[in-house]
Order: sequence, then structure tokens, then C-alpha cells
Amino acid sequence: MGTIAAEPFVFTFEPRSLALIVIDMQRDFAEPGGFGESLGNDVSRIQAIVPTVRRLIEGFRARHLPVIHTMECHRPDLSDCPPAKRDRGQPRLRIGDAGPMGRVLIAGEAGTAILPELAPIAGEIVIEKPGKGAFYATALQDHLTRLGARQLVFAGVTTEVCVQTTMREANDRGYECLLAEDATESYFPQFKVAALEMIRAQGAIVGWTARVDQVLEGLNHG
Ligand code: C5J
Repeated sequence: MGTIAAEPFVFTFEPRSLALIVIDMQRDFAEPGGFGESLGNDVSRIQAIVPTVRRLIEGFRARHLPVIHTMECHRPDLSDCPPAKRDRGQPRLRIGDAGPMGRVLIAGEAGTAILPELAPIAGEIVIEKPGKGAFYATALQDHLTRLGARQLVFAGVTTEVCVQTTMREANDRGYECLLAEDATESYFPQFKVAALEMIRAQGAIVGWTARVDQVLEGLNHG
């Protein structure tokens, strides 16, 4: 058994049941010219966490613990993209439109790719997800079952959208979830603060939070 100093209380884990899920660290959310910026967001906030996310990933890899990556994206014919998602609002670029990094949030396009610094290595699972939550319309749960993973550490973007949605889905499925506070980010600082508080409120109603240093320290002694 290992322990991670976390909020609202210590997170106890069994190393064999641990996996890291890195949510949507894609060029389209982090780079100028991508989808995130087209929605009016400051993408430098996302770029700033890349070294910390990388440190967390490397910590899991060094201990031969599973690292799972997700990508929010759709099929080229948009058959898995509800019109209600594509047509909402007045963005400069819509899902499927041709942008500076290829068609926005379409599988296989340059902008949809995971940032090169955080790219999956051979053997790591990559989940292409059409929704905000990584369990919706994907094989994530099957992969976790095969791996024997019951305790999930989360990183990635954005904290209050795809990260929080996936943590809630995981919580409902019986997984214990911990969010790495400095390896997640939002375009809206106040939303990140609120999401962290919501997750760990009421005795970890959705899960735990801890800094990457605390997670790595826990892994060192797990
Ligand atoms: C958003 C995400 N924010 N990965 N996607 O649309 O959080």
C-alpha cells in the first residue's frame, strides 16, 4: 500500500491498481490558431502546465504504471458529433471546419494531435472520445478492467469541462479518483479553483486533489 498526501485527506492506494489518465492535452486546446483560441481563450494558460504534466507522466512511466491519453475528436464525416455541439454559439471555427492546423477536432488532423512533449509512447492507450467524458462512447472502461486499474490519477484540460466530467463518470463507476492540481488547467482561473473545491468537498464526493510533487512522493514509497 502507498499513500499520497492529498485533500481532503490522505489517498491510500495499491500500486497495482493505479493508472494515470491524461485528458485532452491536444494542440487544438493549447496552441495559438487552434480551436481553444478560436473560442476566445488564452491558450498560454494551458501551455504553462506542459512541463508539470510531463513530469507526472514520466513518474508513472518510470514505475511501469499505465498511462492513458485521451483526445477529444470526431470522425471525418462528423457522424459522432451531435449538431447541437457543432452548431452552438458563434465561434470563429466550428468542429470540422478547416483551420490553420487542419480540420478542427477531427481524428488524424494535425491540430487534434497530443502535444509533442506529451506524446504517447509505444504501448500506451489512446482514447479518442467524442464527448467531454472519456467513458462516453469509448472503450475506456474495458481497458481499465483489463489493466486491473481501480484508482485513477487525472491530469489535463480543461479542469471544469473534460477533466471534471470524466472524474464524475469514473466516480459513478466505482473508481477512486485523484486530480493532480498543478497538472490541470482551465482557460478560466476561477473555474479551476471552483472545480478543485467541488471535487474534494463533502469528504471527497468526487475525489481527491494533490500536487504533482505529492503524487510522485507517494509513488516513491508505494
Ligand atoms: C473543452 C476539454 N473544453 N477538453 N474540452 O471543450 O475540456
